[in-house]
Amino acid sequence: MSKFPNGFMWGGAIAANQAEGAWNIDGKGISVADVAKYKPNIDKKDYVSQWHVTPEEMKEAMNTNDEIYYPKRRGIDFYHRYKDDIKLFAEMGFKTLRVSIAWTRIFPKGIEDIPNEKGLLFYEELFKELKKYNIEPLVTLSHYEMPLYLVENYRGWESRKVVDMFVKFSKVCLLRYKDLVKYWITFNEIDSVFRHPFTTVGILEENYKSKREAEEAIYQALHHQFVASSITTKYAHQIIPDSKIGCMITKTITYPETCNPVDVYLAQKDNRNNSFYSDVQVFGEYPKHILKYFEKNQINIKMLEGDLELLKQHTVDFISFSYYMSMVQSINADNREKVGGNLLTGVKNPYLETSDWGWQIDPVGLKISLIDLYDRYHLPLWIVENGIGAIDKIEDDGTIQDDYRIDYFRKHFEQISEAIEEGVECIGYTSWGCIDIISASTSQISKRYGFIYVDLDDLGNGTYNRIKKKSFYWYKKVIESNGNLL
Ligand code: BGP
Repeated sequence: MSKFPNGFMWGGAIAANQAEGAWNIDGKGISVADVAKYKPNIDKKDYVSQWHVTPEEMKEAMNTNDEIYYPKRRGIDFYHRYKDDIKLFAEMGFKTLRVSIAWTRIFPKGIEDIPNEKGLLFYEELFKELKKYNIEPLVTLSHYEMPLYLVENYRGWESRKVVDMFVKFSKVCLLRYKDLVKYWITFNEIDSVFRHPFTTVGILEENYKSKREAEEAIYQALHHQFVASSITTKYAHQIIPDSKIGCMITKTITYPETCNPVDVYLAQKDNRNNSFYSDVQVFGEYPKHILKYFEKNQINIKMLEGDLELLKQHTVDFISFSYYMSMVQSINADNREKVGGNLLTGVKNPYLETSDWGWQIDPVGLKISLIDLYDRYHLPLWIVENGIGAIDKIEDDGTIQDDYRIDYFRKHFEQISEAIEEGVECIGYTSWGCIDIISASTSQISKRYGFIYVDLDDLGNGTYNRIKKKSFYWYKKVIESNGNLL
């Protein structure tokens, strides 16, 4: 008997900027993703450098139409191939597909009064195509792809004006797709503001005199995103009465290295900080420890009258999150071996294996995370990103035997089912990069997550052909049996 509830939303997830390509056609404007350069020699553990874009690099990128070293510009050409790709997702039995809307297809600079019809039409057709196969769209409004114009001219989300521009965009989307889309996510990994502020809120840290000033600007930008998310939630509930709006966080569970109370406290501190973002979006208020932190560090956030009421009144309906790895904290962190990821760099956990990119693989951590989140918030949970980035090899007979991926998913699914057995309400699972796409952090495609292989290398050589991997057939069986056959 399957432990997954009837109607469990099995599927996959991608983001516009990592999949669509077609970065400068049909009226699309340039976004922060289009200036992310592929840096072949970057240290896999150095997540800061992977994501970082300096003002000089941004200018350099704006002066070129190069698509070789700016891989997100070409993506996997989902823009032109989405019908065939959706057919493959339907073949696997997807119940849902998580996609994002590129803001710059709708408002190329963010400041326009009239939306770009070609952009609106593209997503309308995409959603209709999904509906044709009874695949429910789960749509992220902001997934690391804000208009670059707003970075250049407004200092990104630090400016209050960007709230209005985003709300204009989200309102247009809600109105246009009200009959096609019921499930919405406002901001992808809203907590990533401090890990890569350029990508998330359009802040170039070099533009600030001190670390403290940059930190203050990032908190200000974050506050603006919280407000924009609440206003969007308000409109969504008005425009689409049965809509469900989710926040989206990066779930990073941190373990203490030992039972030394100091280790336990350090781990608690990290976990508490990780909860900050969903606390605001679920409870509708800033947690006390953050307010204390602001006070102690002279972080002054400008809030308009009514902001706090908005946060309180328009909270989310479900919690979505990405889960890739767990972390370890230790009083002796400085003397410990480190591991990386695109998220955080931390102390190595000797009990866990790591992926080709050094991310610690921890299926049990997913169960702990689900229980943690459910106990804290009592809201439905949706795992909207999870998966393993790996190097795949095409065999002589043309097949891809990705047993390591099957093994990864199987272990994670077992843990989800155990959490469900323990009373957690988990409503869906969308694996990250269900078809190979460009990596968000390293801009590689050789870091593959998909059930479907895309014939492209990191410099864009290849046919763009799609090949079903062994995991494709396995996931199809999992979905068919609602998680019974793992
Ligand atoms: C998350 C992002 C995704 C994504 C994923 C995997 O942080 O929301 O956009 O790509 O991580 O990361 P990467 O692509 O760097 O391997």
